[in-house]
Amino acid sequence: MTIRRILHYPDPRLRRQANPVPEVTDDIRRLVDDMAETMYDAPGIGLAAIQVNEPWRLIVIDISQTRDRLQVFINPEILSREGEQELEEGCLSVPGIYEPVARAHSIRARALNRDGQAFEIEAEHLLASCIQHEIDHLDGKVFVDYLSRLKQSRIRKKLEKQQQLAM
Ligand code: GNR
Ligand code: NI
Repeated sequence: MTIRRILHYPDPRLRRQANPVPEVTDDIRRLVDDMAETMYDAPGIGLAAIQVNEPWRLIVIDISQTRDRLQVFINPEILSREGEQELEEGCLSVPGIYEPVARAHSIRARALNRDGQAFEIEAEHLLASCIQHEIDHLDGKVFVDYLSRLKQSRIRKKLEKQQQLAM
């Protein structure tokens, strides 16, 4: 397994629309394993393939305290949404920025697991926000898109400066 480099906002590669995974092959499972290792190392509670520059509809999530409840979602789809909640979010592609984002409080979602089998899940609270955050990534969206233009431009400038210093 390999820890992959995570793209940082405002990298335009985070804006791509990810492609459906045509078949869950060993290559895809290797990518899942690298993504899990990258997420645990970061550390984060979720990671979308696009964040490691792999434009596939594939996400990994682990919201457990013990960091031993990996959830894999391949070609995820939200079937229904209910209610609203506002939780503070962060993003491994937007390091050091934490802001509240309003999303559905509970969702039903469908996806394929690591074995390529379809499953459905009902999620609420943090898991619901996390799944919505990750599916946004697959559609080229980042959580800062929900913030005011002023906050977006401040965040962009701050991260551009950090990335210049890192070069
Ligand atoms: O680590 C993460 N924390 C988080 C907190 C609230 C809502 C969503 C998230 S996802 C984020 C990891 C990440 O960037 N996933 O794309
Ligand atoms: Ni993110």
